[in-house]
Amino acid sequence: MYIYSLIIDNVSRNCYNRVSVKGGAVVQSLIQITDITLCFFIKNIKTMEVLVMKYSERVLEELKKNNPYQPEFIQAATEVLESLSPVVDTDPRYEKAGLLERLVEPERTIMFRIPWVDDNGEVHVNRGYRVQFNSAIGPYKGGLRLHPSVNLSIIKFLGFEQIFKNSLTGLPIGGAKGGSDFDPKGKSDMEIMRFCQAFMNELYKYVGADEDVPAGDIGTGAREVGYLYGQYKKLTNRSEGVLTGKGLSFGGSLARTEATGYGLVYITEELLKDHGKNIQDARIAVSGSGNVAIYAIEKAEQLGAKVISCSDSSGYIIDENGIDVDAVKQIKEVERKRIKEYLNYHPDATYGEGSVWDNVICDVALPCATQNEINKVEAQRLADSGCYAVCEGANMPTNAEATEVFLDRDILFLPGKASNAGGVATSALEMGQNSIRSSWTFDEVDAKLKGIMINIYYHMKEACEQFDAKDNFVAGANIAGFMKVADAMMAQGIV
Ligand code: NDP
Ligand code: 2IT
Repeated sequence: MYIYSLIIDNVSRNCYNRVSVKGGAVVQSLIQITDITLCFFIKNIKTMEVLVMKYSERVLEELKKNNPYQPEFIQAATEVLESLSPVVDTDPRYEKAGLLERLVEPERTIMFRIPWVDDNGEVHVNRGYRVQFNSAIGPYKGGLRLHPSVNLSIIKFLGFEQIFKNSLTGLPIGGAKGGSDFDPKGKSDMEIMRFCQAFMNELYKYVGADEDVPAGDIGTGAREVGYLYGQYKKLTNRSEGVLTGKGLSFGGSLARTEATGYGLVYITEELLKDHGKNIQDARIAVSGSGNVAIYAIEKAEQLGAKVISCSDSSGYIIDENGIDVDAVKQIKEVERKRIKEYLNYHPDATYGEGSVWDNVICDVALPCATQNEINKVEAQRLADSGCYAVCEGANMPTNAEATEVFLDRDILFLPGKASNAGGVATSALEMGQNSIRSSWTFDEVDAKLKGIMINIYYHMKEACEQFDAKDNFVAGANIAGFMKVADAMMAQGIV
């Protein structure tokens, strides 16, 4: 097969060479003529291949060609476009409107320099990003990630996922993401402040309460949002809901801090209930020990489940007595130290280096750290050792092969764009409270959050059933998220 394709490649190259030489040699050998005949034949086959490809496949092929160095973005787009095939390849209106071509191209990509000065007076320059992907159903909305791994591919994958996630919430918010390759680890509070101010010195031109509303993500929590907000107000003289996840004293919403983790557990509880299982009986493994992980652990334990793990990028803790969430909060939110410190609180727990997914045994897995943290081998190990549900707290923590394992092995699997949507949904509730210049109680926001998560679950389930993909919530989430955005884009014309 390989040799055959080499021959084809050579023949094609010969052909293109010859075509490009105008008025070349008149005499041609029989071999050359055969060559040319074969070449035209191959070219026709290629044309035919393109013609028989479905609309969604053609858009994906083109996307891969145009974005060769963006693996995470291509990974996210591949999953979505494959899921959408039964919708977009059977209705020619979408192709006529160039809907998918428009959907996969950000409306606007902003990249900029962030110069800042450290405590020793040394100058540093980081790169800032804001990808405003889609505003069909509302102002751009999505977090800001501060992590050294940040690049355009990562921000585009996150922004693309955000379009469908935000649509699933049922609230009027478009999709965006931003961030920087700045590493907050080990920085002093003043360095964090100067960096955030420098970031906003450029970002403020592109954001606003009705335009684009950033929030937190990896490396960006309440402290960073506070500094970003302070600088926005300084530069614009406007007190408005330009960011969510704000402090409670300046427009933040109660329950936003808890929302992503709590929402993840609410939808997991519903999934289990709908499949004859009970969260109280579950032994749950969590990865990460940041915002999402902490509040997922807290809510799961409040509901009576046993959570036995958490982790950071250095290693993981397994505590058979149940993770002590107050200790994790103290280590991560107050002291900003490594998770290994947990052993000082609970010497009976175990600490291991590497990934928790290579070692933990659980009924339910809640990956809450980062993208592609579960690979195929780890997925097989989880399935072999009795795990029956995986609900993503992070964005795309399960890689494509691992997702396939879960779906093939009938593991209940909720994709992040559905199961972690509680964070952005509560951000939208914060925007609402800012608009009416009022605030709701913790219980009011929490009840709305729970209602939104349960709605997402049944909305996804309905899409699964409609498209003959029972319990394939990857397809269900992508299709359900897409429909609203597609309707809005069709109604608004070619823009
Ligand atoms: P935090 O910064 O609060 O915590 C991130 C956690 O993940 C930390 O424990 C961190 O460990 C770990 N982690 C980060 N990067 C890596 C890596 N490359 N390898 C291994 N571990 C890593 O972030 P959040 O909890 O807010 O976000 C976690 C995930 O949830 C992300 O995928 C984010 O996009 C997603 N998410 C967040 C929402 C929110 O509201 N915050 C909403 C929806 C999704 P360490 O400290 O060692 O880096
Ligand atoms: O990935 C996400 O949904 C978030 N980081 C939250 C975004 C938001 O605007 O609250």
